[in-house]
Amino acid sequence: MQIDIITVVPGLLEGPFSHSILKRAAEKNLLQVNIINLRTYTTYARAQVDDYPFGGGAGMVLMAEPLVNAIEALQKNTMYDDIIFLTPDGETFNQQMANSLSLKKNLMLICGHYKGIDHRVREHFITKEISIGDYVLSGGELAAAVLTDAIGRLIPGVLNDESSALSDSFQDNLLAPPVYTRPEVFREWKVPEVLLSGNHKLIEDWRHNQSMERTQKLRPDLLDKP
Ligand code: 6GU
Repeated sequence: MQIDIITVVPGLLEGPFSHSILKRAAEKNLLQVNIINLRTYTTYARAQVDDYPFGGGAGMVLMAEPLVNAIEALQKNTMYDDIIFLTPDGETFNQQMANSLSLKKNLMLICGHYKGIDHRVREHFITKEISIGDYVLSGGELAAAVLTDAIGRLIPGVLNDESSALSDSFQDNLLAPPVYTRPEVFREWKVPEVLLSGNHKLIEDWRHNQSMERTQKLRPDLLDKP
């Protein structure tokens, strides 16, 4: 899978993909993330990429020209399944969207900044608009990193234990059960006995009950979902 991210702040995206699981995904050639600096695609003086909004108002707007130059240049080399604009007014990202995006071959992510991007780009190039939650970030970069992480770890072969993505919280609209590791007793706090029993059926039942109880208590809304 290939994910190409267009940004005016490439530095914000250099860290997240060079560690741990996403680094391993890249090393195994399962996921290639390319960071594209929008400023390399502007023809304006001093690498200008934004301008004042028509009609007035606070903040700057990313101009159509550099964005379209970048998008069309990338499209010369790659057929994109989706061109996604990260924006607080997009569809709220969830596990189901991560699952479906993880089946795609090539994605382009566009990070907005300032007050957003010229609306004509949204109308003519963007195929999906995604938000990561009801709060405002200063740009789409951290949201793009969140999406890439959530999608990347679902690509078959990226996680060592294939079943581990399927048992995540949210894959079945249930929160995950508590987990413990050694030692069995820490400061007199004991690990639940059942987990040491070696009885897989009992353990599975216990985990399911814990998931149900935790979901009921912490996220009852998830239990009403289809
Ligand atoms: Cl995708 N972008 C920005 N700027 N803020 C957000 C967001 C995205 N999702 C939630 N807040």
